[in-house]
Amino acid sequence: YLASLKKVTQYYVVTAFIALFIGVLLGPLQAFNYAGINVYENPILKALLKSYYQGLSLHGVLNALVFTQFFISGWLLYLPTRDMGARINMKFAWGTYIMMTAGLLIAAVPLLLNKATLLYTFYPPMEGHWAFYVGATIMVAASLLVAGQVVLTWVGWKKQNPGQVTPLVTFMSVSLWMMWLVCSLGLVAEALLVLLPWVFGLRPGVDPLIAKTLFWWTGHAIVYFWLLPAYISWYAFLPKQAGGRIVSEPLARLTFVMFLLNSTPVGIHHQYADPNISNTWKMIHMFLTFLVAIPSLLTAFSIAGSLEDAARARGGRGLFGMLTHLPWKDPVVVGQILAMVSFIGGGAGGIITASFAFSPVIHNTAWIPGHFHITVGTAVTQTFMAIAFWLVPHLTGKRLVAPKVALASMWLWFTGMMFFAVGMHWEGLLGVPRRALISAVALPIYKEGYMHSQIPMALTGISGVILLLAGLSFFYVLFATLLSPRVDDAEAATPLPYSETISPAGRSLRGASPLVRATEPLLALWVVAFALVALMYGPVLMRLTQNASLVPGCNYYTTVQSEVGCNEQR
Ligand code: HAS
Repeated sequence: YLASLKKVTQYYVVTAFIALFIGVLLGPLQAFNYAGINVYENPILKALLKSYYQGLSLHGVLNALVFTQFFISGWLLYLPTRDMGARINMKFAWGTYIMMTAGLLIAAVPLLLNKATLLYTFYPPMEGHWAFYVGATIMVAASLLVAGQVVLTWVGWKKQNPGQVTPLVTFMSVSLWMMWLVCSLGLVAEALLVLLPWVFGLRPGVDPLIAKTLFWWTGHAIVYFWLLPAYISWYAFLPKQAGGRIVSEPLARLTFVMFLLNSTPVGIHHQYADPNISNTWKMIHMFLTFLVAIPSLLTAFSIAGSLEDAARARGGRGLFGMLTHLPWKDPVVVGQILAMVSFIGGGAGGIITASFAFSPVIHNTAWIPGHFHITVGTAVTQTFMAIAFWLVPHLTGKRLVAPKVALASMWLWFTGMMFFAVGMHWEGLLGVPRRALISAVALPIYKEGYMHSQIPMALTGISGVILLLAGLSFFYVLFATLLSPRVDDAEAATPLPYSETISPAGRSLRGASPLVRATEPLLALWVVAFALVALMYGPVLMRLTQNASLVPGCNYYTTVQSEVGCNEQR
């Protein structure tokens, strides 16, 4: 049974990293574009990719949507199952993996054929091939089945262990899957009620604003669906890996409950510039966005405390002892610390971006990709990469190949992302647009921005080279490890890095702290989360529906020169 559980997890994780590998190889092309170098004119690339937009669509979909979903599905199926000591239905687990992969393959065909060059936000009325929407819907449905399996396994555990505290890793995983079940409703509604009826010709057109609003219902919360699996590692595993302990277990539970309640009703901060949504709702979502930063701030101080504790336990003294005595040669620890350091900038940038007054300055500029590369590109992706350095040996019984290269890859990734982030935020402030091919068409239109951007453009170009090196060294280590022979008893050589103190078995709720008792009724809190979303999105969607107007679909980004998505009405 354990071997099969590990195998299915390994399939999820390896599929995720194959997607990331292709996505990462396409990354430097984007960085060079923001440095003013149009590599898409290169004859070899021209044979592979029809346009800048096809490259960007593949990069965004593979990295942000496919990599994250596969990794998280494997990671958050495996951890709580082990944590609860549960026996799950393995046929069902394999079935969801196969379903998710089938969805991916169906969506991949039109993407690769340039028939779904819609960028990772696939805003209508840009219209792609129906297979893209069908494949994406199947993928999301599969993730919901993983969510259901974990939540139901936990419900079963609660029945068998009445009056006991849910172990921490299970608590975090279950609350996260519950959050996904709330926040994915927007995307599910967009797919089933808007996109699929439209692409199959059952509706004459589409209301772009309704689709966009449903998209961002899921679209902001999805960033926490990506982030929180990294938080699980930071809270539950990193303290032990660094040699310390978790500062406060109840605080970790509070953090996850705050995300369960508050992640979703914030999406309108992506739509400050959109008509037909009142300023009142925009302001409410802005304040709720500031509120959702609080659990991350709690995490920052809590994890910094754990790291300080680790360094002191390792003999660190004085002001800087906390830094110097951390295990700086361990790629697992270093990768995660660097991911966190970059997230300080990513988080601060996000809070600034959320401000109603500042948003118009940077909305749709290069600032935005700058922001999300030091959130999802580092806090999340780099943490998952660092996790792979122990998870792959743990699942396979193989030893990490070339740990020094692994360590170097973490520093390179961090450095590359820092260059990219500084360059892109700076370009954005100067008015360089996002998602625009640097070309004879864009340059005169955005002349003012590009004219003053030589230094940030150079930084962005350099970042592309560093990140390519980082990616190549990381994937060398990962694939060489996967292809090496099995040498260890995985459970003994690389056990789960649990500290027993965070999840002692058989802990009674009665003796637990008030915070643990208050956060334990996850099912009731889940109902509150649904109610909050209904309250915060219901009136907005009702008004949009009353004012709906359908427009026909239009052509997707097809040519190298097209700066505008819908340049041809169907
Ligand atoms: Fe964001 C746009 C606001 C977090 C991802 N965001 C995006 C987009 C993506 C994205 C992909 O309000 C682009 C979407 C598109 O294509 O249009 N974001 C925020 C806010 C937060 C935030 C307020 N974003 C994230 C995370 C992401 C992510 C996380 C991915 C995982 N974002 C926005 C807004 C927009 C936006 C606007 C729309 C802009 C527009 O106009 O289009 C907050 O949740 C951030 C809170 C975070 C913190 C940081 C805590 C720091 C920690 C590390 C501590 C370090 C330690 C290390 C302990 C407060 C936890 C110590 C170590 C030692 C060695 C000492």
